[in-house]
Amino acid sequence: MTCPGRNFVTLKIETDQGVYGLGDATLNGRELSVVSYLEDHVIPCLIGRDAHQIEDIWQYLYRGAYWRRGPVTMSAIAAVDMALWDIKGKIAGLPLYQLLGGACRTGVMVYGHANGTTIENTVEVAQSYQALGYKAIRLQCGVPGLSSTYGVSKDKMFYEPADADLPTENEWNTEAYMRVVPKLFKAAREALGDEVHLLHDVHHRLTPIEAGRLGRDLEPYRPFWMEDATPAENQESFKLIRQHTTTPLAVGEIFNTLWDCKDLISNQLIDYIRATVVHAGGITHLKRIASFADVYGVKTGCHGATDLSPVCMSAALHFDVSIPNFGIQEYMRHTELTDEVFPHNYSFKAGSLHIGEAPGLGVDIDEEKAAKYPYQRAYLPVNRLQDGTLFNW
Ligand code: EZ4
Ligand code: CO
Repeated sequence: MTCPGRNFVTLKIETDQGVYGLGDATLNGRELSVVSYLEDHVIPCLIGRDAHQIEDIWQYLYRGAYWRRGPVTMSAIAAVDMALWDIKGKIAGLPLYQLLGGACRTGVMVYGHANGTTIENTVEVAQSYQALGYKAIRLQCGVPGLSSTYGVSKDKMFYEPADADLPTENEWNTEAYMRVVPKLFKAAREALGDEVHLLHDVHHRLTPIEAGRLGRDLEPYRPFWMEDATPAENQESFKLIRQHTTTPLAVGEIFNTLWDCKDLISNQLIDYIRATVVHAGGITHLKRIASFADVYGVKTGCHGATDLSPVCMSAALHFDVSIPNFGIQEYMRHTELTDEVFPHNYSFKAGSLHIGEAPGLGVDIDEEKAAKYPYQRAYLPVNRLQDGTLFNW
């Protein structure tokens, strides 16, 4: 556990020949549960195993636990999987993407986050991202009448939702939100031009029919995607959204396995699957999801918020560059302190991230520095309707 500005759980696996690999196991707001799952139930099973048997170890931890799926289990399995791929790459002397089949593209297109309290300052922030070379930008602005909104923070470049020792309480009004977002997109299209990709995250706050309406209202501004339009426990609910809008749909940052998106993908109800390395069982399982998605013309758009450590980001970039149906990668910059604790080999250039040629994942942890920043409890907020009803955050 380390907290260089925010909490990260990192697994380090070392072989008897002295090669080590790193895996990210961070589950925002529930970090210590994954630490316990690893320490109490996974690590004892790993001692003495052949680090090369990545698939067998994955199956051992997934099937062997009897209790399948779930974010804690799958984050723990993901950390082991990442660390083993890191080891295999280091032993082979190759960057991980080479072991995954080699590069399919020259770089990984990323999107940055423009957020602001008003439409005007959100557009200004988006312009500053455009000036940095970003080809894709996510837009989130404050909702008039609400004291706080998902995605909007005080700092223009860094958004950190896990902001308090106990959950912060946000308030919500769907009608006000649905009035402001099309205005934001209209202003952004006018200011930023036709070429830049514009994205938006609804963060699970609409019903399917409301999402259909918002998607339709955004169509004139050609959004790249509308993310997490509605909660996805009921995969069928996306049929209703699809009936009403051609705005592309992205979902899946909280999914843990292929089973969470099997119907969404096979019924072509989504365009982008956002499952990510750390929360969906590692490279091994994410590859399976991506291959399945490819059959149905669904592309990837991996989650890449700041709670996914540079270890996960490195793994994601090797994955992104090596699969045929890559769509886009989310990229929220980490703070300098986080980057110091996790020195890494990827770099940003002209709207894309480049993973580099270091063997394995190409990321390390400075354990001395990490030890200086002990765990600090931090929760994601909760969200209530204005009459106090607990709602989706
Ligand atoms: O709320 O990573 O698209 N990005 C997001 C993130 C998530 C956080 C949760 O830990 O929705 O900001
Ligand atoms: Co999101």
